[in-house]
Amino acid sequence: MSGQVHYRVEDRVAVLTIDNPPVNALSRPVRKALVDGVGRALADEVDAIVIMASGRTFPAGADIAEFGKPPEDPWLPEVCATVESSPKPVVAAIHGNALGGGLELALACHYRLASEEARVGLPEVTLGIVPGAGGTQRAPRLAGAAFALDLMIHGRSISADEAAEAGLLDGVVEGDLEGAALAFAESLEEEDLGPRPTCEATAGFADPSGYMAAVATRRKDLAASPLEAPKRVIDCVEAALLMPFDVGMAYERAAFDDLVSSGQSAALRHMFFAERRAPRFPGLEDVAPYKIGRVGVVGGGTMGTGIALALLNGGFEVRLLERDEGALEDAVARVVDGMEAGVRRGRLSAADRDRRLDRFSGALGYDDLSDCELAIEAVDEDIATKKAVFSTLDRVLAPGAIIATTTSYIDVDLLAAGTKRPANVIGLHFFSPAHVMRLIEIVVGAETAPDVVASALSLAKSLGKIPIRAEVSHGFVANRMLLAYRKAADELLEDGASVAEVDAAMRAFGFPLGPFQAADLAGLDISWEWRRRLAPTRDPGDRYVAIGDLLCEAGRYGQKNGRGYYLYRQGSRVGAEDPEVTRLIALERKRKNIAPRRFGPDEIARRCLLAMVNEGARLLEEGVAQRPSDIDVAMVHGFAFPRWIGGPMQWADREGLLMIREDLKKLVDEDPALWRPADLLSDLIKNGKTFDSLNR
Ligand code: T1G
Repeated sequence: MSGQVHYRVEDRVAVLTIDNPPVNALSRPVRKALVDGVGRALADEVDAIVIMASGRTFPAGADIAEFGKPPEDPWLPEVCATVESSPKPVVAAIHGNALGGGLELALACHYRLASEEARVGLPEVTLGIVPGAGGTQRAPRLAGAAFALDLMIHGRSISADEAAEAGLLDGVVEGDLEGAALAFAESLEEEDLGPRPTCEATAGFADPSGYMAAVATRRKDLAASPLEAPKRVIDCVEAALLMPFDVGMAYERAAFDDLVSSGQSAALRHMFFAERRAPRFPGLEDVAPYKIGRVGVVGGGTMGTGIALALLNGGFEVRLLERDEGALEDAVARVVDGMEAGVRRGRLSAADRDRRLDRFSGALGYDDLSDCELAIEAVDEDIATKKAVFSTLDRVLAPGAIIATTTSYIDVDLLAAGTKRPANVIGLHFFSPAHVMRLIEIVVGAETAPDVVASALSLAKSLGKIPIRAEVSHGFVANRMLLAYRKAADELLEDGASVAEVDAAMRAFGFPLGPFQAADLAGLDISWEWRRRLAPTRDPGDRYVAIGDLLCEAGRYGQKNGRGYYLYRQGSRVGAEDPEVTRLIALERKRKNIAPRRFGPDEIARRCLLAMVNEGARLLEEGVAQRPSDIDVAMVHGFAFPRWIGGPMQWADREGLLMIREDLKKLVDEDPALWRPADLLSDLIKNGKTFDSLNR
């Protein structure tokens, strides 16, 4: 554990500067040094204390890496109490992101100034906990229940101006924050302004019935939510009004202690670090990426226009190529609409829109892309079409330019082999809608050069994406996981469960949609096309569920034509169970002599999870996926796997790998290809290890 606090005196003000890069997390050494620093200032010939931080930000919270370990004194609430009870006024000087414990420390100070670009927040619920150092008790005292609750239960950060308006800050500083803080501290003595403990503030309690109404409204709003922490925040904020400060603090601490050892918090903390670990691709530490400014996108369909929007939002110049005027017009219109939607939703200003569209142009000839540093093909998922695009791009682009494919399944090496620049070929697997979904799979071919991988990684960061690395394999990481999940769901259907039962079980587990609802949304014909292509190479010994094929042969393609696993009346997006589908499935069971049996929701969910975990283990064994947490990132950001469960691999660790393997063994006879436990499971069990041990 690292970190320190520098102490100096300016005129008659003691300045404590927190120094613990990269985000000045309030690690144990920092907490200790803060308490020591306040003590020293109280003994020193100074009239006031300023607490500030070096580097890029005021503390962005407690040190998350310390969670789950035995807490060490001084705890953050004690540090805050020391600051708050100081007989000399303490001023917080905030820059960067004062989040969680960082804002709580500032709230314990008597006065708070922030630089104009600073942001503050109490995002602890995003880690499955409540603020544990007085945030739920001090924030409502200053800003009232409604504001404090919205800040905490949504875990969002707010601007300094918004915080000042709400009463959380005393001032917003343009320019020299340190100078302003020192002058402010000195002025306190002159104006005979002393300490102003927040625990004694009552501005936020001015309207007790309004306060309780805000509590009641949010409690009602969250009643059905599976997330525990936001509900506990509401309880704590209610306690702030109803209980004396110290009792409220103890109440908050009890909630914190409960939650910090909960499965939800472990899962959410796992995701925090998993998302930050994912972009670390081995062997690229010293590899410089290409400079990419102009990107060509081939194909203006849903994926192509989504990618164009993501690139424009990411600051790139974009040329979108389509085969003819009509198609280009439609594609350009979709991009402009997408930008307009951003303005309508207040995500960007009209000026931003104009600046971005100034970097956008359409193209009708490949030669128009000749000066692009990168070209991304987003044409139909057909190998012949993609190969043709690749060879044309290979001819027109400059020798050093990169060619990327957005394929979801096709072998990237096959496409690379058709060019004279296999080292400059890479897979950039976006998820639809590409300008919204944060996940991107960077598919590294056998010959892809490290600086091309580094360039793809740098592009992903510029687009605000979370990149995971995948080696070439049918479906890479994310879709191979989806295929295993779908296979388990299909077999449940064939063995007796209904479409609605499977979907309800997975929604109860935490997915926003069940697998069959999601399939209807995506369109059944796309995956059907793939199954037909793969049919000749499918192992006849493997179990194959043909229900999906039968639906498509019956012209049922999902929401797009109003009939899929469900029936969608008059364009509704909510499907109704369709007796025709039930009949079709019953006939298929009869044809295969399958006597249907009942499956409870827990068994349904467990089978789907077991299939995901086992496939995840195989992806690790084969080296297709780098680490288990990448698989969790793929499932959470690619297929809405419930974040508060941490992804299938983290779920498996919590369930216990021995149990997982034993449960898989019980299912092997039903379909060995799906259920035969991956060897990696036995290796980890034998060595007393978990998937998490592979995340380092
Ligand atoms: N603890 C430990 N490490 C942290 C950290 C933290 N609080 N915040 C960031 N890091 C690491 C991160 O893992 C990464 O490491 C590096 O810093 C840069 O982060 C009592 C209990 C501040 C907005 O939830 O939201 O206080 O990968 O890549 O994009 O009530 O980090 O380089 O090795 O994210 O510029 C509450 C969490 C804690 C804020 C900066 N605080 N951090 O974003 O950089 S709970 C939070 C962030 C708490 C109290 C409770 C962001 C950021 P590495 P980064 P960034």
